[in-house]
Amino acid sequence: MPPVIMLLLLITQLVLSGIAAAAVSQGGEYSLYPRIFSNGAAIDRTSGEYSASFAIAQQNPTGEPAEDEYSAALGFYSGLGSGAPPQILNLGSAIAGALGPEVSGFKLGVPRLSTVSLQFDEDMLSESFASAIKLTAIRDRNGRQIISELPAGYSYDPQNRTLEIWPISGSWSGNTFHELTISTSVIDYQGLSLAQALEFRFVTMLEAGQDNTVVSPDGAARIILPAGALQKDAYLVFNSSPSESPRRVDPGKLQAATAKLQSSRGKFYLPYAFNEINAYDAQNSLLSGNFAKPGRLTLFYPDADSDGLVDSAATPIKQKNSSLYWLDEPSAMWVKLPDSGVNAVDRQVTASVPHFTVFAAVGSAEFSAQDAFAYPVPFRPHGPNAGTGAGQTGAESSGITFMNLPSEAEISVFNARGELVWKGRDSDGDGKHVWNVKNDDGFAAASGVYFYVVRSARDSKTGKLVIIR
Ligand SMILES: [Ca+2]
Ligand SMILES: [Ca+2]
Repeated sequence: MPPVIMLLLLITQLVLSGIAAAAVSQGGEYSLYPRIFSNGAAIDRTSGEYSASFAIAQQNPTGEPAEDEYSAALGFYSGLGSGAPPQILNLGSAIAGALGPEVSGFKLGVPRLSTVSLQFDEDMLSESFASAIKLTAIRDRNGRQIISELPAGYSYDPQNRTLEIWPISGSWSGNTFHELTISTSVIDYQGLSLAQALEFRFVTMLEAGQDNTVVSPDGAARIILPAGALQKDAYLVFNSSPSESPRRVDPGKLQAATAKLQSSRGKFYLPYAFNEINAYDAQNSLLSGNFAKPGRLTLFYPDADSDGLVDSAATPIKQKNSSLYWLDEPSAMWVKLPDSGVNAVDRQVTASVPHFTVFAAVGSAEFSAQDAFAYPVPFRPHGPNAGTGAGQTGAESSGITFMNLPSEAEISVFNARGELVWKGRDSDGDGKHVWNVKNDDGFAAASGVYFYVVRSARDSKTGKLVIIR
């Protein structure tokens, strides 16, 4: 670094930090007295123009010199810098040797022995990095969210304006989500702060010999891989929209598999919460074949309105009837995983899986009529407690609602003499059907006791209705 720049930097530093009284020693021989800085160290941050006058006084080794003992050297420097705040270049290749793509803001496949390498467009002040670098582990190899600050080592190469950062432990922990931040307290030799703070997130390669729980960066899937399940260290790429933007799978096969499933099983067999999962080794080659030990896959599904039905599905699907399926790519078929289970509270479907491919939750029809019920009972639309609120006795406009119907339901209402009053069908899958409390001829059903029968293809449920006009 040219001495002129060094000096200017010192002046700049002092002026910027507002130190008015301290002296700064340079090389142990001289002291620089900041009282003279008010004479004019200045940087125009727009134009980059700088100028500084300064004095260097020989330090008196015996103590504080009297004012007249100074043998001051005076000088003046000026010039033109870029005037622009420094920026980080080469962010895209920030990790030496990173293999995978960036998914949901996380760079995947970072080798355990690698450094984060950043290049700047200006000469940076190396000392300013120390307090600006923050390295944090935010998810560990077991899939647990943590916030653990990691001591970071770094070195700055002024020749190439390159900063390298590594964990002080020497290597990154496997299958760990990291976050590196560099704050704008980093400055260049003009004292200008970094234009923008850096936030860089990445996931390291998993170690095949360890138990790993890999969570997709978007949080939509999680797979537990016991030690030895994979033969090689790897990184996983999750893709929750394989139809629209496939990574490896042929979307035509996905469509064909779904069409086959619906034509053979019906419209309620609807795949959702897709995830195409692929693993790659340290050579960036796809890992194929079965696991040595099964993995345990969980797909998470959204239910923003908490109605127990899959959000925005073409057909209402009860989540509790869902199972985990895998795509048999050669035959373009969805295949059910045998030990699949649903946890409706945590909104997840889980099963053991033998290998990577495309997975989805698949809904199915509700065959049981046993949960069906009607409300309000009694139906008293003109009584003292009429209305559609909780505990109220109904309104002519809202009728009587049958709930928790099977996917394909037939509803019959009989009067006390056993005569059929009304018959309805419901097959839209929302489990809900409204009777306007009129008989099949369109006349309001008279006061009295009635019975209803809800029938599915497999069973039926009977209940009582009371109508008070
Ligand atoms: Ca829903
Ligand atoms: Ca319905």
